[in-house]
Amino acid sequence: MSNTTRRLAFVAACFLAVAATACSSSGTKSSSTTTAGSSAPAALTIENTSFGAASVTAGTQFTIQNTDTVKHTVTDDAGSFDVSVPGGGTATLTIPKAGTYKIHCKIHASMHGTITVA
Ligand SMILES: [Cu+2]
Repeated sequence: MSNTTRRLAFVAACFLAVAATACSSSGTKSSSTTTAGSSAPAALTIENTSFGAASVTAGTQFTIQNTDTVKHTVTDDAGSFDVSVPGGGTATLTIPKAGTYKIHCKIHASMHGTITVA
């Protein structure tokens, strides 16, 4: 009888721990209630050898996520930045000045995109 009670208590404790962890991590994600969407985990995602749309804030570091298995670069057409992002990895970038930046990948000539900096 007391064994069963103890086991139940243990299971309940585990459940609570998992629930608390899940709650806190999802709470962190949705805590940016300003639904800007841009300051989400990765401001720029590279997927299937193409750049996603990116809107970032001038002077604020943002994350680039590469979901492909191969390396890509995020290179400004005008040459103001050049970051390489390993396959399955991330890199960070800060663009100090507002504007619309045309980007490309130095490895894949077909890859072009835009980063909007406000
Ligand atoms: Cu590439």
